[in-house]
Amino acid sequence: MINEQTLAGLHAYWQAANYLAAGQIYLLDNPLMKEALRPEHIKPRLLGHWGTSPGLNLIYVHLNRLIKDTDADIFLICGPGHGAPAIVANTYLEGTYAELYPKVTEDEAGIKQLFRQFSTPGGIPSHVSAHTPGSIHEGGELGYALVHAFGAVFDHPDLIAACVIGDGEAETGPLAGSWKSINFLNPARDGAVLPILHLNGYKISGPTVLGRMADDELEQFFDSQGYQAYFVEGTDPLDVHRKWPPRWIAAMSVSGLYRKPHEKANRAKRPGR
Ligand SMILES: Cc1ncc(C[n+]2csc(CCOP(=O)(O)OP(=O)(O)O)c2C)c(N)n1
Repeated sequence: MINEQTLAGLHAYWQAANYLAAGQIYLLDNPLMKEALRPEHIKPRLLGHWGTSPGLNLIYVHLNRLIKDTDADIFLICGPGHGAPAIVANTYLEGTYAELYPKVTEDEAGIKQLFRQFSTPGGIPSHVSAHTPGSIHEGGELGYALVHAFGAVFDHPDLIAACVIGDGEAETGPLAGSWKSINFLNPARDGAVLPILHLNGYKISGPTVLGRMADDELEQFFDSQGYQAYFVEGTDPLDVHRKWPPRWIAAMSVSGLYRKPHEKANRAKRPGR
């Protein structure tokens, strides 16, 4: 159970990350919206996907919470690279961004710089890239998030790679084939992968195949690939925040991710089995 104080903190952090993501996509000036918005404050050419950003921020804040609660070694691979505004926003909020890029200060001037530099010549790319603090995955070409996550945990028994996969990316050939990598995972010697399907129903604006499937069909599909599916969904953000922690715990327990290294030898089964 998540207490009310933690809930309020999570929600405030999520909203701040959403603001910083929206600002990178849309704002050229007036970064804190202290003045009424005028056309010259808006970028003339918009890049970066707003539609994926709140979901990525939600996953990010709840993964941070999970790490604090369990002290597990978890890192994130973000398939929707066009969600860079969300990932950059989180690294800025954490303080990592200003550490690496001192020009992007943690004040109003820095926020303006953060917004202006996004997808601008001489600034930063519109996708998660090598410039993004902590990034090992280039998000520009869809399809490789899950294989990178599996590759990262081979021979690292204590590592968990959480991997966000867009439902559009899930339709690419490489990603559709990547689910099978779980068959190469040795539970005793390797770490674990926690795939998180960002099922927002659309690839940019077109419908997705997984988005057209009913929950029981999705469950059966993932079961056939070797995974147990857990759903976190809703329209009320506070309600969604409450649903995350028990789902994490269930997913972590079922896949043996909670176990200590010396217990891993007992993990004879594949995660999810
Ligand atoms: C291999 C490849 N094909 C096409 C694209 C163009 N593209 C960029 S984002 C996108 C949609 C991705 O959909 P999804 O993963 O669901 O992300 P979301 O719509 O939530 O942003 C497409 C087709 C690409 N980047 N890479």
